[in-house]
Amino acid sequence: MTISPLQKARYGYQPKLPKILQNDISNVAIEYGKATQSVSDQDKIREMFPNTYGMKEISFLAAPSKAENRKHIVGVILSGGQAPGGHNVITGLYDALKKAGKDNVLLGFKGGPSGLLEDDCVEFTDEFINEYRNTGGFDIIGSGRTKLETVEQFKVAGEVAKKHGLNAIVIIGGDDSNTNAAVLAEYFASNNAGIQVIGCPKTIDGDLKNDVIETSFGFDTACKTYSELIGNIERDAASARKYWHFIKVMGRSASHIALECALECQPNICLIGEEVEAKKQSMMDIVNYIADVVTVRAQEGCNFGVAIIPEGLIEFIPEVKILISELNDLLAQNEKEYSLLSSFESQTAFISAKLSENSRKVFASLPSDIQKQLLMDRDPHGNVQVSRIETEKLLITMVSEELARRKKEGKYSGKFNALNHFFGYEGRCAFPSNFDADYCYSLGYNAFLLIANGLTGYMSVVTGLSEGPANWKAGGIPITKMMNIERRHGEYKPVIRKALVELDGKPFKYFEERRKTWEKETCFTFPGAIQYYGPEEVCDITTRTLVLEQSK
Ligand code: FBP
Repeated sequence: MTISPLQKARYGYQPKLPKILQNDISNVAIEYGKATQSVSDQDKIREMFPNTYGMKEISFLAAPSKAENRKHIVGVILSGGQAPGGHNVITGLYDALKKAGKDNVLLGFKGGPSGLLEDDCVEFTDEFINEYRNTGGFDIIGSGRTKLETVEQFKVAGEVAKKHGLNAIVIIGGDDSNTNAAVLAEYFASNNAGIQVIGCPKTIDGDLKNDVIETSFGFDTACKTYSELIGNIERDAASARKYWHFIKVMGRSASHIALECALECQPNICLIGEEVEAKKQSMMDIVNYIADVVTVRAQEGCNFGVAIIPEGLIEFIPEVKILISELNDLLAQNEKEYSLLSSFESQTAFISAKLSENSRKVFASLPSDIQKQLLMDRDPHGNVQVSRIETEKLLITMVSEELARRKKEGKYSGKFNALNHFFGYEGRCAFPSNFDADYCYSLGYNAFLLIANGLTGYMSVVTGLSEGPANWKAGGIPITKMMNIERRHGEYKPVIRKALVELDGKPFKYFEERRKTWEKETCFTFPGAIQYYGPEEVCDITTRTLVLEQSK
């Protein structure tokens, strides 16, 4: 295998650990905090998780550990979409395991949760794992989106775990994958299986966070990668002065990525899905807003600009949100009948007949490409695959039509040449920034301490992230604390609640106060490429979102 010079150099990077985790493992003890409650639907969640509900938050402190010294055989799974730093969670977990006892074993289940069900695994060795240190991607064992939810699946998982003598499984994933982790932990606890389950907060989307989890890993690197590209496009736009660039960025639901890229790059427009929903903006309201900005800039002789569009926007537009929720239920409830329809015409006719009157009108008003994209298969968790909906193209078409109408009425005299981009997969497997490399290694290392202390149904947490790694704190929170009941695949299910952009939060407020200026003037900023070597203030900085959220 040919290895790039950067990859070779990154093998040698030693991720920074918080001071508390630098102690000998026998000198790290648990401090119990307060008992927890789920974020809502407490009675229902308590009933569904009788063994793992209401546990206490914990943090680690330097004191003699009460954990019994025993051999550990641990399984690890990468689950859901790729996020930079996943390999470092595994290397951190591996190093902590081996430090505690060289006979300890780490098994990686391949291809996501299905690897556990199919007993497809590999044992990590120094030689194998060293080739993945500080690298991007999930290719060390692969990932997948299989949902663990049936008793049959749990039984198989238990049998596979027993066969290998596993005493713990670490699931590295987003909200849906950690919901899997909580359900599996509860099943093992209720059966006294002696298998602990620990989660690690992953997702580039940044929507797995709360008062304890400050950010999910991968968000930092992905946003920096997109911001580099957006900054480059901004410079091109300002140089050529002839294109409007419509850039969709990932984030299946929340608009955290779009907001962070806006804070980094100061584009002319950045739409925030959560604001669209709060203001009950229709598709036409959004189109008019964009057309207004294009018109004002054209008056200044600026027939160019950059607009950032969050991938999940379409689901926040109230009328489309209702349509999607009706479609989700209809597709789940009529799966068999629907699967027999082969042509797009017969599928739309079948669905339209079952939609409410208003949703039928909204559906009919959309171009056929978008209709097709809305009818595509849901992911295993029942989510619409918004990464495949071309909102950026839809907006370009609708804004062009609106500007043509304005031109006829003498209200617009500029030139509108628009290009579309989608930045998603480009950022999910980048070499982790120093922040993500350190954070992920710490999360994995800390996950072992949770295991060694006999905990299950917990998520590994590392906090104080706007300070340098040495001052970070480590601990765990019960996953059930983050849960509520939501409708998925036409049924009510316990799931981790997504953290959306808070409109009264500091990052959005910062953006809101400046966007009028950014719309009219050209205030682009150019973050450049992620730097791995050099001064701390260039290489070790984290996101603007985290810094603003933690500012006093
Ligand atoms: P996770 O929530 O699993 O981390 O995945 C998030 C994400 O990257 C979204 O931003 C995107 O919509 C989706 O994955 C794409 O999924 P896929 O990889 O299945 O195309």
